[in-house]
Order: sequence, then C-alpha cells, then structure tokens
Amino acid sequence: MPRFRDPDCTARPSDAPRAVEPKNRERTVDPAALEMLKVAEEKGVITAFDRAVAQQPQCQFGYKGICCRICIQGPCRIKAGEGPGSRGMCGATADTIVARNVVRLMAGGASSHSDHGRHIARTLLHVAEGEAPDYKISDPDKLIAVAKRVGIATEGKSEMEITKELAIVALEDYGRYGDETCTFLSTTITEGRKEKFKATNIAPVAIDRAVVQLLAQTAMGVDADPVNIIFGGLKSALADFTGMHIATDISDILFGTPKPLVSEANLGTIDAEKVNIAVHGHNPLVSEMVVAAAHELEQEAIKAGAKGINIVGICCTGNELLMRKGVYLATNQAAQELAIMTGALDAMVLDIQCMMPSVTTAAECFHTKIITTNEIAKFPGAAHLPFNETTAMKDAKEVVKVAIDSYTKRDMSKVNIPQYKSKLVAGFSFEALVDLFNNINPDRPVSVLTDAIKSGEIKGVCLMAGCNNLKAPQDKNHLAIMKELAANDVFLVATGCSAGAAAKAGLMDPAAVEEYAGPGLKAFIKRLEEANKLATGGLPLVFHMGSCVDNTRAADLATAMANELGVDVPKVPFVASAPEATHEKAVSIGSWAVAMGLPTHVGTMPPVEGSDLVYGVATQIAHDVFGGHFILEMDPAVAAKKLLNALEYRTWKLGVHLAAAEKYETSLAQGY
Ligand code: BF8
Ligand code: SF4
Repeated sequence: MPRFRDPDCTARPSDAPRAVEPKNRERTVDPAALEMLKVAEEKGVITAFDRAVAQQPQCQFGYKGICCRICIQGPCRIKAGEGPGSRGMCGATADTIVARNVVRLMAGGASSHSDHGRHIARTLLHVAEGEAPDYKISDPDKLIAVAKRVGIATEGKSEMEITKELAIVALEDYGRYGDETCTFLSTTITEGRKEKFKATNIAPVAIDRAVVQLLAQTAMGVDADPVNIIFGGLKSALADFTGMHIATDISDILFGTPKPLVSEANLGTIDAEKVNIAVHGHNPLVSEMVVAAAHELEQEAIKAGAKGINIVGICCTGNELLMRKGVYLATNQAAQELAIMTGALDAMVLDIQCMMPSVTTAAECFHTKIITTNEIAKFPGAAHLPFNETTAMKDAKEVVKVAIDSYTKRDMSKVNIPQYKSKLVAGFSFEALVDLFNNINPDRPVSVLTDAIKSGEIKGVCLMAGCNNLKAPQDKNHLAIMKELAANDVFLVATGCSAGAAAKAGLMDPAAVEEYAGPGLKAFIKRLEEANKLATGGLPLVFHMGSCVDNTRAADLATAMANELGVDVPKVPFVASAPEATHEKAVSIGSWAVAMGLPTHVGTMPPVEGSDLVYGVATQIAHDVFGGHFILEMDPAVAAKKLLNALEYRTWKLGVHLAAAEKYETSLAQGY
C-alpha cells in the first residue's frame, strides 16, 4: 500500500518510546499479574519484570541490527558512516550485517515451528505403524480432507494406510532430493502466490534444506547482497509456514479440529482445592497426554486429600488445550513465573519454546515441581522426565504422580490466588469459522465474510498474533489495538499470546461484543449468532484461532477469501498485527505474512533500523513485490490507524475494480 493519504501514516514509526517507562517494574495491565508481582516482591523473587528494568537501556548496536557476531573475528559493530569503522573487519556493510542478522532470526523461527511439526508428523507415522498406542486418529474427516488436498488417493484404502501415506508426505517436506515445492505449502496457497513464490525463487523445496541453505548463505564471506539475503530469508519463512501447517493439520487429526466451546482464562482458574498442573510450552503431544493421564489418576489425587486435578495452560500449549478441550488458560508468556507465585501450582510441565529458564528459580520459594520433558529442552534445577510418544501414557502418568506427590507438600499458608478470571468462547479453527458461515450460505460460506466487507458492514479482517514483550506493558498494546479495530468494525481473529491477552481481558466473552464492537461488526456477529444455534451462549468479539503454530489457520482464511473474491491475497482486506512480537518465530511468521500479501504490523521494533535499505525493503519495496509490507509502529493508536488505512485502501481498490469489471463486463483486475 504505502501510498499514504494520512500524513501521520508514513513508513516511518511515530516517535513513541521504544521502551515504555523503562524503569517501571509494573509492566502489565493484567490485574492478576499485578497482584502476583507484589507477592514476588514480598518474597524477594526476581521475575522477568525486574529483569526487563535491569536491562535498560539496551545496547543500540544490537537494537539496530548492526552488531555482527557471525564469525569470531567479531563482534564487529558499525560505528561510523564512513571510513574503516563503517564496516565489519571482513568488509561487510551495515546493509549486509542487518540483513544477515534478521534472516537468521527467520531461520530460527522456521526451525522452532518445523521441528515441532516434525515431532507431530513422526508421531502420526508411529500411530500408523502401531508404535504409538496411546495416540489415535481423533478426526478421520480431517485426515481424509488433508490427504486429498496433498494428492493422496484415499479410495479403497484403510485409515491406517492413509495415515501412513500422509505422514510420509509430511516428512518428505523436511528433506527431498528433487526440486518440487513443499507439498504443505503448494497445496494451501492461491495460484497467484504459487506463481509469485516461483518467480521470486523463494518457494522452499524442503524445510531443512531452506534453513541449511540460509545459514550457508549468511556465513562469513558468502552472500553480501542484502536483497539476495532477504529473499533467502523469505524461503526459510515459507519453510516456517510449511512446518506450521504440518503441525496444525496433524494435531487436528490426532487430537480433534477445534469447535466453539466455553472456558475461562487468567490466574483465577488455579484451584486451591485441587492438584494444579500447569502445562507450558507448545507441543500438544505432551499436554494432551497429561490431560488424559490426569483423568485416569483423579482418584489418586482425591486419596491425597485434593478435590481432583486441575490442568491449566500457559503459552501456546495452553492455547492448544483450550481450543480442543476447553482447558483453562492460566496466562500468557510474560506472566509464566507469576503463576508460580500463587503458591498453588503443584507442578509445571514444560515441553518446548517460550519457557523462561528462571521458572526453576521462581519455584525455589514454593513447593512447585518444574518438570522438563523434551530432550532438547532441559533446565538446570528442574526434574527431567523424558516423554516418548511410544510410551506416552506411562510417561504422562509419571508426571501427574509427581504433581500429586507435590500437592501433599504444598504449604497452604503460601497460597494466594488472584481472583481474576474471564469467561471466554474459543475453538475457532478455520473449519469452525466456515461452519458458522455455512449456516447462512451453504453454497459459498466464505462469501458471508467477503460480502460483509464489500457491503461496508465490516472493514475487513485483522489477525492479532504474537507474543508478550516487556518493552511495553504486558498485553496493553494488544488490547488497545483490538478495541480500536473492533470499534471500527474490523473482524478480529487471534492466536498465541495475543489471543491470551484477549482471553484474560474478557474480549472473548460474548458480552464484549456489546461493549466494544462498532455497529457493523455487532450486526455481523449477531447475524452469525442467529444463524447458528450455539451452545456457547453467543460469539466472542475476538475469535480465538489457536496457538502460534496455528497462524496458518488465519492464512487459510485469507486464502479462502481471496479465492472467493477471485483475486490474490494482496487484494483481500486482511491485515495482521503482532503488537508485542518477541520470539524468532514471530519474525518468520511476520515475514511469510508479508510474502503472502498481508500488511503486517509489528509493535516492537525488529533490529533493522541500522540499514535504510533493509528497512525500506521491509516497509515499502516488499509491497511492490509481494503486495504485503511491514508496518513498524510502537504507538498502538497510530498502529491501529495504519492498519485501518491499509484495510480501507484495499476495500476501496477492490470496490473500484469490482465495479469496473461489472460495468465493462470484463474480468476482475488482478493488480494490487
Ligand atoms: O508461540 S506468541 S511468546 S508463547 S512465540 Fe511464545 Fe510468542 Fe507467546 Fe507461543 Ni508464539
Ligand atoms: Fe565481523 Fe565480518 Fe566476522 Fe561479522 S562476519 S563478525 S562483520 S568479520
């Protein structure tokens, strides 16, 4: 888009502070977290909130991306505009260094998601081979649908034959000899994107290959062309998309495709009378089995004096369980240590990603057992109970037994659970959203959404995604942007810690529609409610689409909208926002979102300001090539304005092109 009619909305960020109130430790708007921060202070427990203050001011070379540590001749910093200090020792320029640093974040993100996806795909293979008896095919319809989509002939084959073939197709996306594009990418995007990715040479052949190639490309003394490096990065970002899609599809097959359900979120869901187990991390292979084991061992908990077992989720494994099982979501990433301050967590079970190594220190003041389960994620000070999918139930039971034993050692005088929890309606997989539309228009369900945009009832769709980042108060910018977009009739879907922020703050409670939605959005949601006899007591303001790895569900929605409208994704009024992006995964997701054609807001500055060239490619040139671009903006009010501008521009342009096609009886213009 960047043809800004509003002079406040340029490709440059506003002058909002980069670290809001850097010396204020109370960096959250979550009342439960604020209460627990006081407990942490009383007990002398240092948390992320204290460390965020201690890290200020942060190194500006690193912040701008102009510190190179790619070889051990470094670190080299770009210290001057000219002369010897303007380059690294090897002669690398600021442009090269910034590009290399940022694409290596994409490689990291792609690796995180894809390794998670591989673990799930391998488990599917073990299920087919009878080696993972505790897992089963929970959604045979999705198995068939995904198998057909990736080109497997299903007729006359047994469920296990199809399962095995699908697992192999997924695993082939990690490494293949040939030069075909990854199957889980090429079968889930528009024809237009396929051509674009081919033309720009960013379609990955295999996930592992894309990441290995990128590390090779960015090693000392290889690629010095920042633009070529960025395109290499985008290949890894699309490998990330591929691994994510594998993870989501197969998790749905193994554990069920989410459907609307009611639950609650925030630390008030921890129950003083029960054995409380927090499952934390991302991979549902562990947490799903812990839930199943807890059901089986409920009586043992009662024998130990508890009223039962209460599982609560933290971060994205919490989102996975919430979406499929209605398990309570205790909190999102920044407040993970604060869950321990309740004194009522008997065990915290970790798998992978976004887990703070400091949870073991936080647990020292309490009886909480920290248990790691994955061979690549061990914490000094934690118990390690290896989790193997071939012995999953046995392993999960062991974990639950440790929690029950820990409960017997709980010091009730230390229990202090903040009484904050919000009702929520979650479970909106892409399929569940289509089901909602289906009851209005069974022939063309997605047209329910696109027609509402064409008629001006709603302005478009925004995916709210990403992390907590303590450069700003936890959740604050997520909530500010959601409320502003809702008031302006934007249909909101959310994932990851952004969904967690909405859930805790009550924005997934149907009551929030009345309170925050603009008239168009309200009418649209009410229409969906009336057409669907939902047992959930209504629909939410913000539709929870799942964990971070499930951002591909939102991409599927954008793709379906493009196909419905007869255009490519860059013409669809669909934007994304990660107000508190943190993890490498957020960098790779944001990058594939831009390559897919989405204007993508990031509310914490990625390390690109050290190169005008890289900054310009990300915020402007990307639009010319892919139709999507980054909006880098720290002020949530300005960010909301920029997102609304992007939506309005697309809706206006689409309207002009649709009207012209109708008037002159031509096909719809495809330019963006
Ligand atoms: O995968 S949103 S802080 S918990 S990276 Fe992590 Fe970011 Fe949260 Fe989930 Ni996603
Ligand atoms: Fe310095 Fe070049 Fe080595 Fe980077 S790759 S650390 S710029 S010598």
